[in-house]
Amino acid sequence: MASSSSSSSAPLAFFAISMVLLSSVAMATDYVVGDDKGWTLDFNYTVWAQDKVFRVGDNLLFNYDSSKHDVVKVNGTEFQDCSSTSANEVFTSGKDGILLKSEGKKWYICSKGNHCSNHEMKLVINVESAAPAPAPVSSAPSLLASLSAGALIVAGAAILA
Ligand SMILES: *[C@@H]1O[C@H](CO)[C@@H](O)[C@H](O)[C@H]1NC(C)=O
Ligand SMILES: *[C@@H]1O[C@H](CO)[C@@H](O)[C@H](O)[C@H]1NC(C)=O
Ligand SMILES: [Cu+2]
Repeated sequence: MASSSSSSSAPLAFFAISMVLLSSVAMATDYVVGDDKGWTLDFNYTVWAQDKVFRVGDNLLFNYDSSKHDVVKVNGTEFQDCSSTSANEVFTSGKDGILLKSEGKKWYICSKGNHCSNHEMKLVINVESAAPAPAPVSSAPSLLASLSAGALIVAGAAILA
Protein backbone atom coordinates (compact mmCIF):
# COMPACT_ATOMS: atom_id res chain seq x y z
CA MET A 1 0.00 0.00 0.00
CA ALA A 2 0.95 3.69 -0.11
CA SER A 3 2.29 3.94 3.44
CA SER A 4 4.33 0.74 3.27
CA SER A 5 5.84 1.66 -0.10
CA SER A 6 6.85 5.15 1.05
CA SER A 7 8.51 3.88 4.20
CA SER A 8 10.36 1.16 2.31
CA SER A 9 11.78 3.74 -0.08
CA ALA A 10 13.41 5.71 2.76
CA PRO A 11 16.37 3.35 3.18
CA LEU A 12 16.82 3.56 -0.59
CA ALA A 13 16.93 7.34 -0.38
CA PHE A 14 19.55 7.11 2.35
CA PHE A 15 21.52 4.68 0.23
CA ALA A 16 21.33 7.05 -2.73
CA ILE A 17 22.56 9.95 -0.61
CA SER A 18 25.43 7.83 0.69
CA MET A 19 26.43 6.90 -2.85
CA VAL A 20 26.46 10.56 -3.90
CA LEU A 21 28.65 11.34 -0.90
CA LEU A 22 31.02 8.49 -1.70
CA SER A 23 31.31 9.43 -5.35
CA SER A 24 32.09 13.02 -4.48
CA VAL A 25 35.25 11.77 -2.78
CA ALA A 26 37.98 11.42 -5.39
CA MET A 27 37.98 7.79 -6.46
CA ALA A 28 40.32 6.05 -8.85
CA THR A 29 38.91 4.60 -12.04
CA ASP A 30 39.97 1.30 -13.57
CA TYR A 31 39.98 1.46 -17.36
CA VAL A 32 39.81 -1.88 -19.16
CA VAL A 33 41.77 -1.15 -22.32
CA GLY A 34 39.63 -2.06 -25.32
CA ASP A 35 36.70 -2.87 -23.02
CA ASP A 36 35.32 -6.32 -23.94
CA LYS A 37 37.76 -6.74 -26.83
CA GLY A 38 40.76 -6.22 -24.58
CA TRP A 39 44.25 -5.66 -25.96
CA THR A 40 44.19 -7.13 -29.43
CA LEU A 41 44.79 -6.70 -33.15
CA ASP A 42 42.87 -4.27 -35.31
CA PHE A 43 41.17 -2.29 -32.60
CA ASN A 44 41.35 1.49 -32.74
CA TYR A 45 42.72 2.44 -29.31
CA THR A 46 42.79 6.09 -30.33
CA VAL A 47 39.03 6.01 -30.63
CA TRP A 48 38.76 4.02 -27.40
CA ALA A 49 40.79 6.61 -25.47
CA GLN A 50 39.43 9.80 -26.99
CA ASP A 51 36.34 10.26 -24.81
CA LYS A 52 38.07 9.27 -21.56
CA VAL A 53 39.76 11.38 -18.92
CA PHE A 54 42.70 9.59 -17.30
CA ARG A 55 43.89 10.85 -13.96
CA VAL A 56 46.79 10.14 -11.64
CA GLY A 57 45.71 7.22 -9.43
CA ASP A 58 43.61 5.56 -12.14
CA ASN A 59 44.56 2.13 -13.46
CA LEU A 60 44.85 0.73 -16.96
CA LEU A 61 43.91 -2.95 -17.14
CA PHE A 62 45.29 -4.80 -20.15
CA ASN A 63 43.56 -8.12 -20.83
CA TYR A 64 45.03 -10.27 -23.60
CA ASP A 65 46.29 -13.68 -24.65
CA SER A 66 49.81 -13.72 -23.22
CA SER A 67 50.96 -16.23 -25.86
CA LYS A 68 50.17 -13.71 -28.60
CA HIS A 69 50.69 -10.24 -27.14
CA ASP A 70 52.51 -8.18 -24.56
CA VAL A 71 52.45 -4.61 -23.30
CA VAL A 72 55.56 -2.46 -23.53
CA LYS A 73 55.74 1.02 -22.08
CA VAL A 74 57.59 3.19 -24.58
CA ASN A 75 58.36 6.85 -25.22
CA GLY A 76 56.87 9.04 -27.94
CA THR A 77 59.58 8.35 -30.50
CA GLU A 78 59.37 4.62 -29.96
CA PHE A 79 55.59 4.84 -30.20
CA GLN A 80 55.83 6.49 -33.62
CA ASP A 81 58.39 3.93 -34.76
CA CYS A 82 56.76 0.92 -33.06
CA SER A 83 60.15 0.15 -31.54
CA SER A 84 61.40 -0.76 -28.10
CA THR A 85 64.60 -1.87 -26.41
CA SER A 86 65.44 -4.06 -23.46
CA ALA A 87 65.36 -0.90 -21.36
CA ASN A 88 61.58 -0.58 -21.70
CA GLU A 89 59.21 -1.85 -19.06
CA VAL A 90 57.43 -4.98 -20.34
CA PHE A 91 54.24 -6.61 -19.08
CA THR A 92 53.49 -10.19 -20.06
CA SER A 93 50.94 -11.66 -17.66
CA GLY A 94 47.92 -11.27 -19.94
CA LYS A 95 46.15 -9.45 -17.13
CA ASP A 96 48.24 -6.44 -16.34
CA GLY A 97 47.18 -3.58 -14.12
CA ILE A 98 49.18 -0.43 -14.62
CA LEU A 99 48.82 2.37 -12.09
CA LEU A 100 49.01 5.83 -13.64
CA LYS A 101 51.44 7.45 -11.24
CA SER A 102 52.23 10.73 -12.94
CA GLU A 103 50.79 13.31 -15.27
CA GLY A 104 51.55 13.55 -18.96
CA LYS A 105 51.53 11.35 -22.01
CA LYS A 106 51.96 7.60 -21.65
CA TRP A 107 52.60 5.33 -24.58
CA TYR A 108 52.07 1.56 -24.80
CA ILE A 109 52.62 -0.83 -27.68
CA CYS A 110 52.55 -4.56 -28.33
CA SER A 111 56.05 -5.66 -29.31
CA LYS A 112 55.05 -9.00 -30.88
CA GLY A 113 55.38 -9.47 -34.63
CA ASN A 114 54.12 -6.45 -36.54
CA HIS A 115 51.14 -5.93 -34.26
CA CYS A 116 52.07 -2.32 -33.60
CA SER A 117 53.12 -1.21 -37.07
CA ASN A 118 50.54 -3.12 -39.11
CA HIS A 119 47.65 -3.61 -36.72
CA GLU A 120 47.56 -0.42 -34.67
CA MET A 121 48.17 -2.30 -31.43
CA LYS A 122 49.28 0.87 -29.67
CA LEU A 123 47.78 3.19 -27.11
CA VAL A 124 48.65 6.74 -26.16
CA ILE A 125 46.89 8.54 -23.33
CA ASN A 126 47.31 11.84 -21.54
CA VAL A 127 47.16 11.58 -17.76
CA GLU A 128 45.75 14.60 -15.94
CA SER A 129 46.22 15.57 -12.31
CA ALA A 130 44.20 13.65 -9.75
CA ALA A 131 40.66 14.94 -9.28
CA PRO A 132 40.83 17.53 -6.52
CA ALA A 133 39.71 16.24 -3.15
CA PRO A 134 36.80 18.25 -1.72
CA ALA A 135 38.11 21.29 0.13
CA PRO A 136 37.76 20.55 3.90
CA VAL A 137 36.17 23.91 4.78
CA SER A 138 33.44 23.90 2.14
CA SER A 139 32.68 20.18 2.12
CA ALA A 140 32.42 19.58 5.88
CA PRO A 141 29.13 21.48 6.37
CA SER A 142 27.54 19.86 3.31
CA LEU A 143 28.71 16.45 4.48
CA LEU A 144 27.12 17.05 7.88
CA ALA A 145 23.97 18.41 6.26
CA SER A 146 23.67 15.37 4.02
CA LEU A 147 24.33 12.98 6.88
CA SER A 148 21.70 14.62 9.06
CA ALA A 149 19.26 14.68 6.15
CA GLY A 150 19.85 10.94 5.79
CA ALA A 151 19.39 10.43 9.53
CA LEU A 152 16.12 12.39 9.41
CA ILE A 153 14.85 10.25 6.55
CA VAL A 154 15.70 7.08 8.45
CA ALA A 155 14.11 8.47 11.61
CA GLY A 156 11.03 9.39 9.56
CA ALA A 157 10.88 5.93 8.12
CA ALA A 158 11.09 4.42 11.59
CA ILE A 159 8.18 6.58 12.75
CA LEU A 160 6.10 5.66 9.69
CA ALA A 161 6.84 1.96 10.01
C1 LIG B 1 41.58 5.43 -35.56
O1 LIG B 1 40.62 6.46 -35.42
C2 LIG B 1 41.17 7.75 -35.57
C3 LIG B 1 40.08 8.75 -35.20
O2 LIG B 1 38.90 8.48 -35.90
C4 LIG B 1 41.70 7.92 -36.98
O3 LIG B 1 42.27 9.20 -37.13
C5 LIG B 1 42.74 6.85 -37.25
O4 LIG B 1 43.14 6.91 -38.59
C6 LIG B 1 42.17 5.48 -36.94
N1 LIG B 1 43.23 4.50 -37.11
C7 LIG B 1 43.08 3.46 -37.91
C8 LIG B 1 44.24 2.55 -38.01
O5 LIG B 1 42.07 3.26 -38.56
C1 LIG C 1 63.16 7.13 -26.42
O1 LIG C 1 63.95 6.03 -26.07
C2 LIG C 1 65.05 5.84 -26.94
C3 LIG C 1 65.73 4.55 -26.54
O2 LIG C 1 64.99 3.47 -27.03
C4 LIG C 1 65.98 7.02 -26.85
O3 LIG C 1 67.06 6.85 -27.74
C5 LIG C 1 65.22 8.26 -27.22
O4 LIG C 1 66.03 9.39 -27.03
C6 LIG C 1 63.97 8.40 -26.38
N1 LIG C 1 63.17 9.49 -26.90
C7 LIG C 1 62.57 10.34 -26.12
C8 LIG C 1 61.74 11.38 -26.79
O5 LIG C 1 62.66 10.28 -24.90
CU1 LIG D 1 50.14 -8.12 -30.05
